[in-house]
Amino acid sequence: MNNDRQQWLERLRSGDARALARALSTVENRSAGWSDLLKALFPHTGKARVIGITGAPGAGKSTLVDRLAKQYRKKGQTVGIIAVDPTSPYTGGAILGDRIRMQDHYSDPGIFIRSMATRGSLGGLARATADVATVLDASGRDLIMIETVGVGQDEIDIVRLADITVVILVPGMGDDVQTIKAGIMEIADIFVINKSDRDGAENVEREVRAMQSLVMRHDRWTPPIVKTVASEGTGTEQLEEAIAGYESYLQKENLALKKNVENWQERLLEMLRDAMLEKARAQMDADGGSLKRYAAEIAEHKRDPYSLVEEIVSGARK
Ligand SMILES: Nc1nc2c(ncn2[C@@H]2O[C@H](COP(=O)(O)OP(=O)(O)OP(=O)(O)O)[C@@H](O)[C@H]2O)c(=O)[nH]1
Ligand SMILES: [Mg+2]
Repeated sequence: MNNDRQQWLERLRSGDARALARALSTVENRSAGWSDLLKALFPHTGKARVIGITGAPGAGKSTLVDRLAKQYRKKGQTVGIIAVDPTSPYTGGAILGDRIRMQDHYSDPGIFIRSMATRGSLGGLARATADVATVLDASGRDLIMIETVGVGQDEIDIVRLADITVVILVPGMGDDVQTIKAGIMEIADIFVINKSDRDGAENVEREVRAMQSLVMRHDRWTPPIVKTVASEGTGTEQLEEAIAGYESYLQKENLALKKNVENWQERLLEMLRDAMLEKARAQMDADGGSLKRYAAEIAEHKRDPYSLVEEIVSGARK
């Protein structure tokens, strides 16, 4: 590794914001040297706690993240926030994807915020988010919060990165909690009922409890339900306590490592899939074919897809 690069890494690891921003762009844009950078950073990761915060659009995720970030700052912890595909303004009126104004909102350099507003980004949104979290972790942030709109598989893949997942519900979301994707319910380590200043918070709580009584999690943890009014800062201390409670449970039961292994199993598969596909694409190019041309040939029954895939895969292996 050359000198300039070494210095960059050192500045990054000491928490320098410009070095951090440069590293994040390199990784996100897959610019030259992105994978070498991640390789160099990986040994310095694994120290940050990662909290995933998910919930329906407008549930109050950003407001809650903002409150939590300030609470943790008061305790001297540094915070990194990754806002994935925010659909509404982050506190303070920053507009979608407007990273500069978002960061401006926090005059405190102990809070670093990055938005990822690019669906269909290279290697997928979950992968890109994971890489950004890795860089933040290596930069020495104590805590990383990832905000995602809880709507689909992408979000489930993203929260899988987190050590702790907080699912935010709000009163009046429809008939019942069942309307939330079952997958999202299953990943909750902690439930928050935000906007508890509105009617119906008790109903939501009752329904979550009813669902909980039906299934026992394999780690035997019963996710607590915390009621908050994020906009007023009510209940956010209790949420912090609930988070700490789950952390100590993970430690006590030796579950942290196990959870990590499970996460990596999924992530490795994903990374392998990406890498293999890239290789196959390169092989197709080398063969002078294109996906479209091959597809046309198959559609016209000029060749069969089974042999074609075998050919590409065995070529790519060489
Ligand atoms: N009444 C009430 N309003 C709240 C509460 N928490 C947040 N809000 C308001 O709800 C709106 C949405 O809040 P956000 O924090 O932007 O919600 P979000 O989940 O991040 O939204 P997206 O990122 O767009 O999905 C804002 O106008 C908040 O001020 C609450 O506890 N009670
Ligand atoms: Mg938001």
